[in-house]
Amino acid sequence: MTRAGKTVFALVVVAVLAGAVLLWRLGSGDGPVELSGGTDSYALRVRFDGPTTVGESAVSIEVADTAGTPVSADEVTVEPVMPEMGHAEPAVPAAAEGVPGRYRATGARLTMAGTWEITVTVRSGGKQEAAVFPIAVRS
Ligand SMILES: [Cu+2]
Repeated sequence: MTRAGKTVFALVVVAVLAGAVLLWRLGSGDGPVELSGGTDSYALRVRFDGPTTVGESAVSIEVADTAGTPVSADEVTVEPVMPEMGHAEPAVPAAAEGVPGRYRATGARLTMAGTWEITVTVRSGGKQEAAVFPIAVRS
């Protein structure tokens, strides 16, 4: 193998490894998928009950302010979008769980395998902010 060939080979190996790590990070494991992220005002934790597979999913959401204090929002919604293919499912409202900052949405539809983006929107005090959580969905 030439020197240039070796370099290309090394780059391909790195790219494949990076892809594998990304898929793993996207939550393609067998257990519940848990992701955290945030908006300007909120820290969000999103937890799927189990592995993200095609079908209806139940999602638990924790909403806190940037200091970590739970936030009781006016409305929290979950909207699955598949940007690669330009389609989305209707946003599902998350019900308050009776504990400050805890919400749960059932019936979010993941209609096919692939990479989805779950948009979590928090509406509170007249403002609306959203964060996007990428997930890998298996058939
Ligand atoms: Cu699709």
